[in-house]
Amino acid sequence: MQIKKYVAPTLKEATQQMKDELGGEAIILGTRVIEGDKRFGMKKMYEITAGIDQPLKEKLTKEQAKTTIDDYKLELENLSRKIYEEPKQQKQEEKKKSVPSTTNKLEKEIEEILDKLEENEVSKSILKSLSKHLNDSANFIESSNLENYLISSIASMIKTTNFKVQKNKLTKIALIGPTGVGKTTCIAKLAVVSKIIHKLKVGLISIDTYRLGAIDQLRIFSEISDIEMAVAYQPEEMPNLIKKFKNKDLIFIDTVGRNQKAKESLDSIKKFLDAANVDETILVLNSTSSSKSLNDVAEKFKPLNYSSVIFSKVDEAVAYGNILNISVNHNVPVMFLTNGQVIPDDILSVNQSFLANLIYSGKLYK
Ligand SMILES: Nc1nc2c(ncn2[C@@H]2O[C@H](COP(=O)(O)OP(=O)(O)OP(=O)(O)O)[C@@H](O)[C@H]2O)c(=O)[nH]1
Ligand SMILES: [Mg+2]
Repeated sequence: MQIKKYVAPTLKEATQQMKDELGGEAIILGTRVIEGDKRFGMKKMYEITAGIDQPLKEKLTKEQAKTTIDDYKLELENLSRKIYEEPKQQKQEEKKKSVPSTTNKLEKEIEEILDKLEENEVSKSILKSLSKHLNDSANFIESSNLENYLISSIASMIKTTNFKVQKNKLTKIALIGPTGVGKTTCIAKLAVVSKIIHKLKVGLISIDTYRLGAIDQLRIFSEISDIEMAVAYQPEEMPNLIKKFKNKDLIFIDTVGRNQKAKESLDSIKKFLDAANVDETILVLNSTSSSKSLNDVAEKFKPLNYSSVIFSKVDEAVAYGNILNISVNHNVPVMFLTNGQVIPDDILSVNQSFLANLIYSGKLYK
């Protein structure tokens, strides 16, 4: 009788190997479970000892017997490799070839689109969170909708707000900000729009008695536009001036432009605004300023309790990332943009999608 052993991961496969080699007449002499080769992650293997009723051609010498055992080990190793290693490698290669190729393409496109935002001066921390958001949403994004997805992600990060004014209910609004950002010009635009378009009764109060010519600037405008104006030299005068305008719907308070680093000057403005009991304070920021100085201004003016921002001079800016940076970093909504010197035309009310497109495209269409 010729005896042979067959080893496979399943009993069925071992039986098949036996049949293939010895044919249907082979007799199973025994089966057992043996330990698999751990290097290939195999827990167990099945071994069949089978015999076929033929005389052994020759007795094995000791050397031949050793060779047979070595062959057997080698065979087991090859088999293990075939079953466990090769499919694993194959799978990894397939994965590299198919899935990541589209992912890599999208990743590259995400990188490119974020580079564009970086050029438009969006801050590193915001880019990082947008990148995470886009990569986390990779399942929903394709090249064709990536741009729209990014723009709506920006829109969801930025805050905007509207002018809240009611007829026959006095609302006092103050504009604050550094020197020369366009506070007085912006008040002139808003005052005319409120009077002519919204038919509101408007009054102006200037507390800018510091800069030479500041009062004249507002007085000339007040005369041309026929909008009543008053000047407060001391905070104590504010309540009386407000009383004087008690029949108005809207009072704009024009403040003196101050260097944000001069804390005492900011305290002095605060005294005027507190005395007037203002309803809303808006910080005007020059959109052409650097991110660093805008952040500093936004921080230093916080004691004046502004609740929204206006970005002025967007017509002069070459990138709009700071609108997003400031709104996100200081958790403050954007109310208007001003886009030129013409009163009252050059002012834009905004919504999230308008700003997101502006920040992404870097283009302002007049
Ligand atoms: N290009 C451009 N210029 C503007 C805009 N807004 C204001 N300006 C100009 O900026 C200059 C300063 O404007 P003001 O309104 O006097 O600025 P301010 O903040 O009141 O200045 P101070 O009262 O001195 O602090 C003026 O020449 C304005 O015409 C704008 O949106 N675009
Ligand atoms: Mg001014």
